[in-house]
Amino acid sequence: MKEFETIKQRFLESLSACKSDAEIADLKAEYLGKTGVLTALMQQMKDLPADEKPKHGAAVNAIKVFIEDEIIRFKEKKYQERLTEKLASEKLDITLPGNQQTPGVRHLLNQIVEEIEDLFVGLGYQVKEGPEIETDENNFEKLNLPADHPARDMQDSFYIDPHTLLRTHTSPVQVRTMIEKGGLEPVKIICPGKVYRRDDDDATHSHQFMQIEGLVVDQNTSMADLKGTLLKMAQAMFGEDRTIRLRPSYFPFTEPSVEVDVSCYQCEGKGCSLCKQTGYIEILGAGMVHPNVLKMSGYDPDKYQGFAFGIGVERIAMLRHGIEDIRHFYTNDHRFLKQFKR
Ligand code: FA5
Repeated sequence: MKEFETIKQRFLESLSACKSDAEIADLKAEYLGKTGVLTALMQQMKDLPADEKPKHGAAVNAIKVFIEDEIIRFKEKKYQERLTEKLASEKLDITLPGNQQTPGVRHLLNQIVEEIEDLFVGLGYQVKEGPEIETDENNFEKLNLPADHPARDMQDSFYIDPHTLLRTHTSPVQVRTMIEKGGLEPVKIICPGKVYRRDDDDATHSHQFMQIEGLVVDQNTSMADLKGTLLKMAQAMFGEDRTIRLRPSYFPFTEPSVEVDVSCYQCEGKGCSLCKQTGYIEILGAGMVHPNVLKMSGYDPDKYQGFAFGIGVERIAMLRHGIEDIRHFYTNDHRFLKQFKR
């Protein structure tokens, strides 16, 4: 019996020194394996007197159960120790302030473009886009602005070569679309996009800005349609109570041409600093498509008429939100941009 106690003590000492599951498995084999300590004890049975055999067998079995239980207990203890250690090392302090996530905001100019697109799509228009690098022919010649025409000075241009330039307005998309339709189908389009001019940057001018062009060509189109359309747009952009005023103007590609003013939404037309005491604010240029322009793009001006208009998107945004400097749109200051959450 004393020997059994010694075996148990030795086993417990070895078990407590085990550092891994592999070492525990080796120790288990050392005691319970085929050539292990307990097998050797069992083999001693044959040399014992018959009356001692049952006692010896029971004692060996008791050690076997003891060893198995101790291994399970030891493993469980080690597992708990490892778990506690892991939990302590991976502890999260959920009271710490989180990382600030700043969601982006759609650029105000894009918001206005989308708003105008939605309005016109609702009126049956298609949205058309054209390239920013344009031919001189589409940007000027086919819009009734031949080379050396004095009106070319109205739009100072960035030329890439003598025949190619950064488009100065979205009007060349008119030309492209009319040519595409082959002079046979009606056209009803809205064309948003970036344009470029060699203007010095200041509070109201930028060398790059956005325009939205509108064009309708059909067989029964009049100035009254143009006026009705622009009134609808002015009211959608500046309020239901707005009225518009057309003033004679000049664009080589429209005849007659007009500047369009909207009644001042700040003073209701009475006169204030925003409208420079006139009661009206200029918002865009427009007119009836010049017969030469229709003809050069394949339409018979005796059968077809059209109207067109061109809006400066920055100007609309500045008016609506009281923005005093156009350069704010292009400096990407998040503090400015995030004010215009839709
Ligand atoms: C045109 O560009 C014509 N294509 C518009 C048009 C289309 C008239 C169809 C008739 C028929 P204009 O040069 O006036 O027109 O420019 C239109 C608008 O663009 C201006 O009212 C203004 O709001 C804006 N704009 C012009 N130059 C600049 C600039 N340098 N920076 C910012 N906005 C500008």
